[in-house]
Amino acid sequence: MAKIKSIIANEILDSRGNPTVETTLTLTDGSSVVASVPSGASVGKYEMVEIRDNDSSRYGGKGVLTAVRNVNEKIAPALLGQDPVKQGLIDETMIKMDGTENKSNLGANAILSVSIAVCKAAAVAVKLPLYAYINELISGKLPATVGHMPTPTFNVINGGKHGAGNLEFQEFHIVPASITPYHRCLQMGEEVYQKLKEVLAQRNAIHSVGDEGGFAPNLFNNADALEIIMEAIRGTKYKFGFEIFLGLDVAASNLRKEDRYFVRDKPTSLTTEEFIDYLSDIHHSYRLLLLEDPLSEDDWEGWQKLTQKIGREVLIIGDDLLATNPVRVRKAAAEKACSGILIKPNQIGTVSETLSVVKFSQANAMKVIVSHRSGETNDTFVADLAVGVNAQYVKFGAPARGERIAKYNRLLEIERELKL
Ligand code: 2PG
Ligand code: MG
Repeated sequence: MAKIKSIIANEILDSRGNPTVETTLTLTDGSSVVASVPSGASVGKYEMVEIRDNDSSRYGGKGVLTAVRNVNEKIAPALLGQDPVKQGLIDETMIKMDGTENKSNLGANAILSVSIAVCKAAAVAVKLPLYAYINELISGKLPATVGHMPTPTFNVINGGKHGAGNLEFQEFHIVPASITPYHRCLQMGEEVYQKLKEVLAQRNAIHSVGDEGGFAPNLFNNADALEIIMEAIRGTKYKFGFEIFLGLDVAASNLRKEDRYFVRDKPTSLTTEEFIDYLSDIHHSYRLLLLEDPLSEDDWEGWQKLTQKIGREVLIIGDDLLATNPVRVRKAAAEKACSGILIKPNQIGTVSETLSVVKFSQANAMKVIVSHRSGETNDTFVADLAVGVNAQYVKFGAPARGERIAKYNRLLEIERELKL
């Protein structure tokens, strides 16, 4: 079996033009793979730490040369000659070498780039498609049991930290019904997206795009964005409430100051209870299918109350709340704080830890949504990850812009391959 011959990291740029880490791993049989890592703008408090150089003479301090050196000078020498199928052992080696609780020594960006490269290399070595190899890793069984394609949820209006407009909610989604074949979902997403562009133009609301390829208009308030998406859906052949639904990532940690929530839709700031009522009203008006980070990452009681109130009708998804972190996911499951989990490998920093969080979540009846970050590269690992773990949903941004489309297109390829 081929062994790891070399690991070389470099600094490249992500979709926002910020530096990130790309790692090339070569095996002794001459085959090589490349992995690069994404980066968030609305980063949760409980995420592992990505290392930036903080050298203001380069890229405004955002360079990643230290993380690159950590791969080349510290991680690589420890892994040369190892068998890439030993994902658990290799990730454990890096975690130990880092030695911190939050991976701030070597950097989660450095560690993850190697972890993903190892996973891709192992798939090549055992001659399996990446998604099938990931399925084997998570289930410990052969042959792979990948039974269905995930449903994409498309972020068509970008607000909050991703938008250039004035909306506070971070993401406004359209979600095809889950029975729809994946390629049809993509077509639906794209057709509504194009119609939305027309509707925004007719209203003279600007339609520049935000970080994830969704439009970033200046509107009166957050509810207006939902109204405009409804209008766009009505302009297509798709039936709202049957074929297509709405979803939101409120990213509410960014809306909370001193225990109160602030939104332009309300004249005064709101308590947790009032904010829950406000979100429930939105749900009753727009029949949300997905509701991500409706409350701040520290408002555990609020999460419980909201899930009790509308959790049977809406999938309540923890992103910043859970940070793909086993300790936080265990707490959420015990307290019934949410019903779905956003999975972002770079929140936790290794493939093995990501897979064990997915496994735990699934065993505790939480729905799994595999997600990109707002700063992305053309790496399509998350597409294979989603299929490999049988995720219910993927969240890869708008159905536009190269770094988003690369992932949606990879899913098209997998769908064809699996004849699903
Ligand atoms: C989110 C993500 C991805 P970011 O909040 O869900 O959409 O945003 O990568 O900026 O944290
Ligand atoms: Mg989020």
